[in-house]
Amino acid sequence: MAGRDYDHLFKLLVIGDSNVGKSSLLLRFAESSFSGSYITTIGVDFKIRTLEMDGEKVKLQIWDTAGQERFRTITSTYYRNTHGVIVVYDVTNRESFANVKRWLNEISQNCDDVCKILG
Ligand SMILES: Nc1nc2c(ncn2[C@@H]2O[C@H](COP(=O)(O)OP(=O)(O)O)[C@@H](O)[C@H]2O)c(=O)[nH]1
Ligand SMILES: [Mg+2]
Repeated sequence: MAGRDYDHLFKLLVIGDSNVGKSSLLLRFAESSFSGSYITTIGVDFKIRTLEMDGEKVKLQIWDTAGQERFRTITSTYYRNTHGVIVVYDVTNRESFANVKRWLNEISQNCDDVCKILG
């Protein structure tokens, strides 16, 4: 396709309990930066990073939850056409690790076949 700046496009989601560092992780990955303060997601809720793998351009569109994880109800539209999900927990927060199971359940309810990464 003319003008296309990638060979492959993947949609990824970042989920997990609130305040575990999801937005920070995404900011670090997409923009190589870190903020010590709470990052509220306003407006645009995904970030793009393009990587080169085996000479092909892989464009990653990574979606962040805009705080709705606090209520543990993320709309199923969020999961649509997703290729992979990154489940994040905080190593200093035992409950956030215990809840990984709930997030995995939610993924299996909303996605047929996706890659899952624990971060
Ligand atoms: N010490 C430490 N704090 C972090 C780390 N990642 C995120 N934070 C802090 O944890 C808080 C919540 O991070 P945030 O990315 O907003 O979490 P989210 O609610 O999961 O998106 C913020 O104050 C961050 O600065 C980390 O790796 N280490
Ligand atoms: Mg966040």
